[in-house]
Amino acid sequence: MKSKVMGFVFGAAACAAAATAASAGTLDDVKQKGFIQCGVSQGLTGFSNPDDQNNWTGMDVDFCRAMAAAIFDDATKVKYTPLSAKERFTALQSGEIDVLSRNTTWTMSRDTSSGLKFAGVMYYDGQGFIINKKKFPDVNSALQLSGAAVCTQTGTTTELNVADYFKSNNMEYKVVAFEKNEEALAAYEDGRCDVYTTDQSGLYSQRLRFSAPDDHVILPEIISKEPLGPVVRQGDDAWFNVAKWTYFALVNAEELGVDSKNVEEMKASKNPEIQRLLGVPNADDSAAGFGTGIGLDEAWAANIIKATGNYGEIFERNVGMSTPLKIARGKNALWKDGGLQYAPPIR
Ligand SMILES: N[C@@H](CCC(=O)N[C@@H](CS)C(=O)NCC(=O)O)C(=O)O
Repeated sequence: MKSKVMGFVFGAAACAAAATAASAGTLDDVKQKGFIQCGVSQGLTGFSNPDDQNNWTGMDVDFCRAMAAAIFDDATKVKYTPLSAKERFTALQSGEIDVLSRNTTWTMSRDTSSGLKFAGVMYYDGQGFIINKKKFPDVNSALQLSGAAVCTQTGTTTELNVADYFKSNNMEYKVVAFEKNEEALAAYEDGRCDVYTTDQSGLYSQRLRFSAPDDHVILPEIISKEPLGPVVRQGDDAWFNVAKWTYFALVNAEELGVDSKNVEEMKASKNPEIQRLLGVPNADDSAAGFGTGIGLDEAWAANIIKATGNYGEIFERNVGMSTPLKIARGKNALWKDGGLQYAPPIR
């Protein structure tokens, strides 16, 4: 395991250089060691959450499982590293993890000077606020929060957005920030702050943990863009391609109607797009070679879909309307259904 300290001591530019040094050949390293080391949260239902037996589930977990299926035809070949918001980038930059899949917002500085690369957007989100309506029955808008004490987590875009929002609306506020999420939530529930703020998906997820979830309402304002996605280090195109095309395969599979239940029979499809996705040679053999192009088996995408299902299946299983989170597809619908989920073609 490489030193965690590296990322703390280097400046932003040095981080990029260190990241490159730590990262070349991740695909080969992963194949050799036989598993992916996946950085996740310390517990966020629907995204990355362990059960009593330390079995992890969630959308972000499924992304790492999908990468493992693409590489090993075995979605269980993943080890998880729970990370706080503050720890996550250092863990990736130093080589402690191979991929970070932890409700992480794609921003310019993370994508450039931090030496990282975002592989896609697994969940289009935005930041919101939650308040206890029993305590504040008259508050129904974030614009009424002037003077509030706001609980949040350090090392997040959340605390930066709060500052922007209150400043641009000429409102006073006091941030009460914690490194550990559970501390921030406890402070909110104990009334040490008036309002808790994070990504809206996080609000839906964390409300379930409160002793009386129905006492808390999510205010209507969305104050930021939070495109959440998996991240790898800069300087390792082969690994970046595997992460990026794992995400694209999930989205393309949903668009083409290929899912975990029909993937085997779809291999007999005469649709050339489906043949290319599933690595089935067609009449002019144009399906051959896409797996080779990213250093994987021709069945890489078929193996993903078999293991995790397509993007829509992952969404519904973890955060959809039949789960306790009850989140509608909204912006995360496919582009052809009016949403933002879109993938370039396999061609
Ligand atoms: N998307 C934001 C916020 C991510 C974040 O860390 N959110 C908190 C609150 S939902 C969280 O995931 N906590 C869980 C943990 O620390 O394990 C970012 O990338 O900075």
